Amino acid sequence: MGQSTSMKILLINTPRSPYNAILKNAPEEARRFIHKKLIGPPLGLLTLAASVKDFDVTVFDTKAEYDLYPDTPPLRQLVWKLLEKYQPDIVGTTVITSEFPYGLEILQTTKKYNPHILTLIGGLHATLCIDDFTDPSIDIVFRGHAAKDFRQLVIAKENNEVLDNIPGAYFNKGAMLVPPKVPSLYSNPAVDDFIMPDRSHVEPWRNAYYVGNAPYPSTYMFTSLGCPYKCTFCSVWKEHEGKYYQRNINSIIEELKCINYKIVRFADANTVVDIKFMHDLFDRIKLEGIQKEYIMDIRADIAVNNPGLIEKFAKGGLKIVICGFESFREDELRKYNKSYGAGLIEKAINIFHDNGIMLRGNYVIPNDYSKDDFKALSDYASSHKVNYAGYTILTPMPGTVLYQEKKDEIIDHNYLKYNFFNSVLKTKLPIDEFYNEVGKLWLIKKGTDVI
Ligand code: B12
Repeated sequence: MGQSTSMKILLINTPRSPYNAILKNAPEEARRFIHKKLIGPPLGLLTLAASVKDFDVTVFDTKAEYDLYPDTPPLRQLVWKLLEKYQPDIVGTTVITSEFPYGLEILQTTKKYNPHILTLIGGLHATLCIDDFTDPSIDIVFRGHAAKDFRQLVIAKENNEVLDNIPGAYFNKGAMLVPPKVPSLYSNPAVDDFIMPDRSHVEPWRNAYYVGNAPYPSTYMFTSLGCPYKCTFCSVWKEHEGKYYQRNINSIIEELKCINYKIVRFADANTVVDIKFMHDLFDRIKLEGIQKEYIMDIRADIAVNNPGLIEKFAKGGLKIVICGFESFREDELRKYNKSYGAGLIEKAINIFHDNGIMLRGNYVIPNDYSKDDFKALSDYASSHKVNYAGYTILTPMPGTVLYQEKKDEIIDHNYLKYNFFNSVLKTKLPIDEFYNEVGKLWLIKKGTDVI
């Protein structure tokens, strides 16, 4: 493994955005419930690292570094030090929308340090908004699950070959992107093209990966990619062009067996889509004697229609469920294309509670909420017995249907604010009052860092 080749690759995870207007404007007593950080391993970069494991590859998780060591210097200085230490030939980073400006900062610092280092960028925001990627600090952009393409690039660079024919590579030629000459090699990133993320690269930050008050660190792992539902505000189905890829059971079991974390947070958009598959998976988990605690995203309608499956999950280790309630109103749910009615929420809550599963229900707050709307939501949320609830702001993420609907109404284009904790649309209430109302909602049920 490693070291036998000369090519040095440094993959840097972006820090998280510090903008959180809900927290800033919330009443003092609500602040401790509002989540300040989400932490989990950068699965994308760990997958890329695994794809070139025969090269000298380093992954650096800036999120975890800043959490563990708050005195860590600001990003530009930190990246400069990493470049001095590792002397890479290739630097890569990954971006979702709210971390895009930091992705650029990482690559700009790299080019300033040494313009000959090859700079790469990818991730959800690249997949959805490729036109944003013309900053001169970027050499190549990859869209989608491009680990195989990335490997081709590393091999070509190692062999000093021209890079023009790298599959899936968009070349940034003076503020103009040249599309790939050869299409991307990946077709099914959850099955044939699945590459298991190499978590050993983030072992130095193990103690950063704590969720809420959990007694042990946790890891993320996906059992599927994409989503069969088409909620207007969500980026995930757009990222996968509406396709849904289920991994196979053997592959999931293999990964579970080599994960040295007790808590596994499934990173699926919805963990339960194929009911029989999930029954089989949990039968197998039992058969193999795998003993872990799980966190999953499960829709309310799935729980209501499959109480037996929820019971099986509970026996197999499911401890926490995250459920996007989104709204308590039928018309809002319809507008979001959530495809179930608000009446199911109460029933779902009962099923999870009956099985001793802790439930976190998340609501999204639209920018046009009035005092009366906040009061109505507050009354509704107070009336049911969810352990934890979260209240974030409906945000038109670039690349989503909601973005298309709202793009002319956007008043704030600073991507650092596109993390569900800031309103980028004009609010009906005065802005501070709006945030204060959202903040107050967090008092109804205790929040945690789990989402
Ligand atoms: C795991 C995860 C995280 C992790 C890790 C992310 C990280 N890099 O540090 C943590 C917990 C830190 C996180 C945080 C947040 N997240 Co998050 N997260 C996810 C989740 C559940 C899975 C993503 C994942 O791991 N996919 C699997 C990996 C393998 O895919 P990947 O990362 O895309 O990487 C592949 C390709 O993109 C490509 N690639 C990626 N980068 C690169 C780079 C190069 C050079 C190349 C060649 C290829 C390449 O190859 C990779 C391997 O196949 C998704 C939802 C989902 N179900 O997809 C949300 C999601 C990505 N998160 C989202 C958001 C908004 C956030 C937060 C901002 C806020 C929040 N409330 O969730 C926070 C940010 C921090 C904070 N404020 O606390 C949104 C992003 C929306 C958008 N348009 O930006 C998503 C889509 C959730 C949603 N439904 O809206 N998140």
